[in-house]
Amino acid sequence: MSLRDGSSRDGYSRDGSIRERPAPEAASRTLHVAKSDIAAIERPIPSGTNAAGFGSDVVAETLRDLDIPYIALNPGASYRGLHDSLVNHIGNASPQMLLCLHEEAAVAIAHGYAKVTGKAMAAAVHSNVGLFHATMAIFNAWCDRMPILVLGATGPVDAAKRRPWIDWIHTAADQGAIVRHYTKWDDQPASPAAAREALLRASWLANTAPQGPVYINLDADMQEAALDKPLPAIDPKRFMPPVANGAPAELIKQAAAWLTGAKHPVILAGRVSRDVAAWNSRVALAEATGAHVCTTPKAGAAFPTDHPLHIDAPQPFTKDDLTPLLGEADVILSLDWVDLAGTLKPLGGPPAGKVIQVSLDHQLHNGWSMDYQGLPPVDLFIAADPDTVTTALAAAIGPVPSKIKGQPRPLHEPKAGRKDTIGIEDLAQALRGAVGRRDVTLTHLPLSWQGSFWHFRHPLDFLGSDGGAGVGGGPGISVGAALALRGSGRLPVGICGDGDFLMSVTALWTAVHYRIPLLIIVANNRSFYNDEVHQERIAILRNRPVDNKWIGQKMLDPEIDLCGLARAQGARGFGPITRIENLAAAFAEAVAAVENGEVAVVDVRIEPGYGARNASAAMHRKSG
Ligand SMILES: Cc1ncc(C[n+]2csc(CCOP(=O)(O)OP(=O)(O)O)c2C)c(N)n1
Ligand SMILES: [Mg+2]
Repeated sequence: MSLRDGSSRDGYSRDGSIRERPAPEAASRTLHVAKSDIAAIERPIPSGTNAAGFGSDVVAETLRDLDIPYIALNPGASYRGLHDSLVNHIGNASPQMLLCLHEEAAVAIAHGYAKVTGKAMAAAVHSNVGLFHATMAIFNAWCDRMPILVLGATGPVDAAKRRPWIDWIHTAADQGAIVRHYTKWDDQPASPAAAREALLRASWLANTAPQGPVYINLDADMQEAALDKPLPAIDPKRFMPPVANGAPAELIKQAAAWLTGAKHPVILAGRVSRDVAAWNSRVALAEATGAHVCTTPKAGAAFPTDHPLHIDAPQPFTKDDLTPLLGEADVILSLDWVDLAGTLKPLGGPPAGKVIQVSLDHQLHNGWSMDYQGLPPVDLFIAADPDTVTTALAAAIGPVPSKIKGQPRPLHEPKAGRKDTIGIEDLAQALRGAVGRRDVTLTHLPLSWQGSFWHFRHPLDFLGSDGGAGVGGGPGISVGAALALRGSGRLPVGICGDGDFLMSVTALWTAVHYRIPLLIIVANNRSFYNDEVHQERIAILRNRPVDNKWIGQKMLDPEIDLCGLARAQGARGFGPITRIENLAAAFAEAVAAVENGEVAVVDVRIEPGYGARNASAAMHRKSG
């Protein structure tokens, strides 16, 4: 049985593009939670006086004027002024606080929200210590090119105003230095007027392509000091000029000529938006040129994976089908492909065909983080937004007879026959059955996942990876994505490794507390298994016992009660599921719970599988 059996082309029309379609019956009852529900939670009593009187009131008002819907936070005295302003000055609405149990979760939630909406929400963290906790999540968002407005605070910069001990500990001369190398911009404004300007600039920069997190550090004294006089009113929109990221006409003409003249074009569809019109343009461009298209699980869904022109399934490392095609390609079009040089590397030298790179990413490259990857050979560089360029190219090439070739790739099916243990492929198959024809957003996938388990037919079917390969991002990113998907009719499903889940399981409490429906499935192999594979590899290379690979990796004795961790936070826990025949019922119940507005966690005891093994093997291909 395959996903949405019998409807393999259902998500898009004969020509591959998405058309309006009647909502599947199931979807109409899915997750119709009124957006206003969250707003009813944690209502403050009216504060009476409400004129802006303090520096932090200006900060809160600016966030409101910027239409920031939520501010995920963990509290701290360094921003007690702002905290008060958010609650008692603007009434805990726009932005509304989302209390998180860890700063990493606060930022990851904002990350997941941006993955769905393409827009920054805010996260607030306490002085240097909260920022330290937040760093990995900020790094993930940076590598994923996702916008977040991170607000922090410092003890009074004016030492004479510091409380003994604690304010000194929580003051650093240059707090922004903690995150400067993996944020787009940071600032420490010295007055309310400067804070307002900093927030406007931060929001504009974060949301402008190439997007990324920004950090504003608010001086405690600036927040708490009474305002001398009100600031002059401004229209924030005038400080947010849209930045046109289109391509010059002659470059589009050149690229269109190369593509139409190509016999074996290949499109590498990388970091693109969740926009349906842009998705349809990519399909139109591929069909008009007959280009094979490759997508990656590092970025969100970019092309229908069951389209005949889609090469292989999205895979993290191996591209067995892709390399020969890149070798024979006469034109390679990269739409901000993550790691173009690394993808071309298996060719053993620069490709014979012409390379067109469409990307704005070079604007973010710095000397600290090497997430910019290797330097690819490029014959035509188009410094523009990939969506805009795709639409322009499709228009320039115009409607031509479709050059679809090949057959859609079927989904991977587990081998038939009785098995005593559950593999990740069994988990995937049972989940496909349980969700049926619902619109699902896969908010996160584990390392062992194979692209061939699931088809993506809409830009929101899959949101891409955590960006920075920082384990522990999955739960928070899933909560943030689910927050953004509330009321959309989509079922958010995050599938996490047990290591990933355990590192930030307390992100789930925020989802439960704010009534954010979400299904989390734990692909639980009781191990940081990816690293068992690494130890196995090293042992083989050094001729040492492979049987020791589990030491320092397996989470046994005691086994961890994952459902207990879920239930302790008010989520529903299903499992542990140890037998294939029990998967379907557990998933069905969990989906029903989520449709009822709950957070559900299913603990599936999988046998360590081939996903991580393949990935690791691919990483070490060259090392023997
Ligand atoms: C913050 C962080 N710590 C450690 C690692 C190294 N690491 C990469 S994958 C992995 C295992 C993750 O375990 P799990 O989520 O259970 O997935 P599995 O490999 O078992 O499928 C680890 C520890 C990392 N990438 N990030
Ligand atoms: Mg694991």
